Amino acid sequence: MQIRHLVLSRTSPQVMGILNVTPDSFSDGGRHNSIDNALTQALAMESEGATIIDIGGESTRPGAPEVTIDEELRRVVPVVEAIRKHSDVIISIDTSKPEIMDAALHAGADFINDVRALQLPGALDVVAKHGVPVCLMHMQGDPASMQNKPVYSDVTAEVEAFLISRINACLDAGIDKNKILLDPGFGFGKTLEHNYALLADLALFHRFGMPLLIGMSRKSMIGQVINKPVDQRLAGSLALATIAAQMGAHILRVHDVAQTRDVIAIVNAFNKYKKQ
Ligand code: 7PM
Repeated sequence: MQIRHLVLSRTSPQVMGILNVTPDSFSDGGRHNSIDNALTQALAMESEGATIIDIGGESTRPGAPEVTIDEELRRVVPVVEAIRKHSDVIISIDTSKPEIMDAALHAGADFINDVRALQLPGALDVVAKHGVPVCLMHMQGDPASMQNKPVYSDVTAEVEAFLISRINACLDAGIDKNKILLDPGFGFGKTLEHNYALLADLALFHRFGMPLLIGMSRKSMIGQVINKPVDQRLAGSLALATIAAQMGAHILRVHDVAQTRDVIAIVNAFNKYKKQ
């Protein structure tokens, strides 16, 4: 798959840098200072080697307050415009709301990253209309309740079945199969055991022939193993990035761009010298 100038490959993943524009990261969300901050952060991640910037204006943290459409528009659209004006970096929008998708795509965003896999009414049609790539992610339950005792009889089989049903919904809505990316949704309605079982099975997801986007950076599947808070999960995040890169992930969604690029360089060197 190609997204504008960017070619996705399973032999060397692209780094997607996470840019939060929620009020917990920028207290004056939508005002000048926060737009400037977001732009500076995006350009810094690009200079560190991120080829995609993922802009999220809706916190999916359990218990986070619901964000209104107007509020999310006010946070996201000016940041898309600012980044697009200063850089050619690929801009991804982390949202489930069709109104935000439409406005962000008009403002110059390149693709949609939806943790609800286009299930909100109108979302399929907006993506079909713009003809942009979309990442379909699996989540069990909703952000408010997903971590209270998720249950699966076979987590990999159930995630696959969900993704197949959403791929079919996309195809029925007229979305090109060559514009779909998949994500098993680490941490979204999954216990520690579910997360590692899915990671072990990651290579199975290549059977769809669609690029895989993986987000494990700083998540609880690290914290629960090493008993450390989010600000002390860099080494754990890099260990998981190594595994995902080695299993052929196409995009790694991360907070720590420069360090993840180093991981990818080492994995690539290993594979290069191994094969000679
Ligand atoms: C609270 C809960 C805050 C969860 C932040 C998060 C993914 C994503 C997120 C992912 C894709 C985080 C998540 N995670 N999009 N958006 N895949 N495609 O930890 O794993 O970043 S938000």
